[in-house]
Amino acid sequence: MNSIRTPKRRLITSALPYANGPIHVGHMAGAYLPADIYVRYLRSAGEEVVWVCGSDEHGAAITLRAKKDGITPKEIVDRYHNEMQGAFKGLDISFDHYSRTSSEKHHKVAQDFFLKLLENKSFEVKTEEQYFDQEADQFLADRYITGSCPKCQAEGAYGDQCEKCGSTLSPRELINPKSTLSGSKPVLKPTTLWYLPMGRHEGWLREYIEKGVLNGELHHDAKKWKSHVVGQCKSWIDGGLQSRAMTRDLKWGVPVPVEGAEGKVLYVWLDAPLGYITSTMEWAEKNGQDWRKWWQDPETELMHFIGKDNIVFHCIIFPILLKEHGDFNLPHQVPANEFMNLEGDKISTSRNWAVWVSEFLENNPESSDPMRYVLTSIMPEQKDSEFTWNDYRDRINNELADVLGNFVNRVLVLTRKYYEGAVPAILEGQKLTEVDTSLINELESASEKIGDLILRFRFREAQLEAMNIARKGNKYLTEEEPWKLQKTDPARVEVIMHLACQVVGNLGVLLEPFLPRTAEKISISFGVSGSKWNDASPSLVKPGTILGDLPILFSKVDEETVGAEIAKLGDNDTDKKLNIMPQKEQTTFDNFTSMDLRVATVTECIPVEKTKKLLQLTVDTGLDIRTVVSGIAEHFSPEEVIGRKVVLLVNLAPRNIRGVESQGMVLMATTDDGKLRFITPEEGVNAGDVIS
Ligand code: B3M
Ligand code: ZN
Repeated sequence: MNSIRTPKRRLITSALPYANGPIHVGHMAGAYLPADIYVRYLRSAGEEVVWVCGSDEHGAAITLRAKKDGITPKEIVDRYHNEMQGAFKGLDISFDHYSRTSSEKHHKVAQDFFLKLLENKSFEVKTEEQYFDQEADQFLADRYITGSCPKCQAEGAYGDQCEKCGSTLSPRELINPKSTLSGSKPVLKPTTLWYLPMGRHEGWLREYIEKGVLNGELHHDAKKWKSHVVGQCKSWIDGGLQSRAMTRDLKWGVPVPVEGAEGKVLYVWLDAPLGYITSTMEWAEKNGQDWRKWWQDPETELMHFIGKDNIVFHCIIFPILLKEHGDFNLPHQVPANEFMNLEGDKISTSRNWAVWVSEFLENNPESSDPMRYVLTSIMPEQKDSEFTWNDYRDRINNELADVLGNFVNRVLVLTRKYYEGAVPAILEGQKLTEVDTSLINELESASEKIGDLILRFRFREAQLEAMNIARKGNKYLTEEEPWKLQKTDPARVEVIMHLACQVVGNLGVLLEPFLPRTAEKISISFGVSGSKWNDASPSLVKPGTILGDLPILFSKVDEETVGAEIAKLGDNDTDKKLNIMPQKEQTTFDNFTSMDLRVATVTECIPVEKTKKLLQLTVDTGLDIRTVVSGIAEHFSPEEVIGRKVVLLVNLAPRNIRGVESQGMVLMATTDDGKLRFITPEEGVNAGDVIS
């Protein structure tokens, strides 16, 4: 069997984020920041690399969000496609290309791919009964249907997965299924689906995952895959691979390119990974390259950076699709990260328990590098980790400001003081101490040591190593005390300052993957911009270089900022208010029965003069005809209200509102989007009917 060669070039992908919400720090630490460090390193080391990503704009994640916000899927994806790009840019995430899956180009790529698989007989076409929501007039799959999990009995499992126990499910397995669209009980209705019979692929997949062997040849070094990635795949395969439908009866998505398949789209997990290919094609076209070289040449290594919830899709389903197609490379490495928690709890969009990257950078425009630094320090590489604002403050204040910032500043100030800013040389014959030599040795080996850690996806350690250089430089300066020697032994001070300048210059190169802005500032000031990874050495900075101005690199984080950030968590003042509205204090049964609630019909409705918010309703309560003033004018026009049946509190003490006596109160629901809606009784419920 052949052995693994160093790849000639690498194609890197990061999970396409769903365009259904803003990017938070957990996303960043999972699939984007690690890839950014990796790719920046490779570029600096002169390796051939391309990194693609894009927005995932299909699937239930998008359509359900659109429904919730009362806007179209297109409006949702446009909004978040832009938001996400802003967040990535803000944190200096340096994709070579960022695409989107709703583009015409991508639809074509995905359809062609599907057709090739059809031709290769990769699917099984089955017509069978599927759950259907009669009210919403839609088939229910994935997140459109929930019920109890057949494996762990937890409630609220989805049609594709139980989040409690992690099992993958199909809608028909759910116990007591319910539509998430209307809440109704679904009925069964026949439809045709294209299935990927994954069971057929168990044999070769096992070899591929466990041994890194493909088609009898060594494909990748399986021992270099993270153990939790291999573990998850193995347990999937051990559990037996079920056929999985690759089409859905939905309107939003890539249409199935087959005659008679109107109203069907490709399963989002078929179309989304193909977005990597589309993105590469777009990049290649822009750069006058042949995209095939990046996907089809066996000398290109394919690598997917993702979060752990995407492992099976990238390590099992996507490889099956690629292999069935026949023309494409399969992933050589999938360095998935685990999850990052926040202040003792899971990050949650709906509970607003998150640090939103765009919002954070808007409030802290200078904090891109500091945020990168903290996220890398606690990156969930091997196990889940936790972000806290106190830890954020400590790392910035004690490490970035006190060690790195302070050291660089001291070197600059002293060089200016002693040599008018020109880097001193070590004169011939000048003796070096053991401490000098050890520092020189550090600089000699640093680039290789850090590079090696990066190549092994140990970004936390790699950054720590880079910071250790600053630590050692700082210690060197403190212990050698050049300020005490300048009068008595200026030649010795030249050695010390020369080496201190070398340390800073090297930081300008070696910190670049982690702290690109800081590294750039340092590089410019110390005359090493444009230097590459392999230029890092104890003689990087040329003696005589005049050091340029350097602003304070890091400002300290104060208590107030920490307090404000913590207070923001869980504060849902936007569209999620209802989810967290706490329960009111207990009331008594008597209190409740003292309220006389009845159905009433609105017979007339006019605006209350000189007000923006009030409507005056005339209602038939079954008891009488009366007047009620209601604060709904910003939500409904009088015409929309006339003729409606409403729920009315009829025995509320009359109140004079803007000169009109209101004899009761119309009950309304506040929905997730902050809008008021009527509570409309069922057919057959009439004015005067008592509610209890
Ligand atoms: N959009 C899932 C996610 O954001 C999905 C990744 C697609 S990668 C092809 O978790
Ligand atoms: Zn379960």
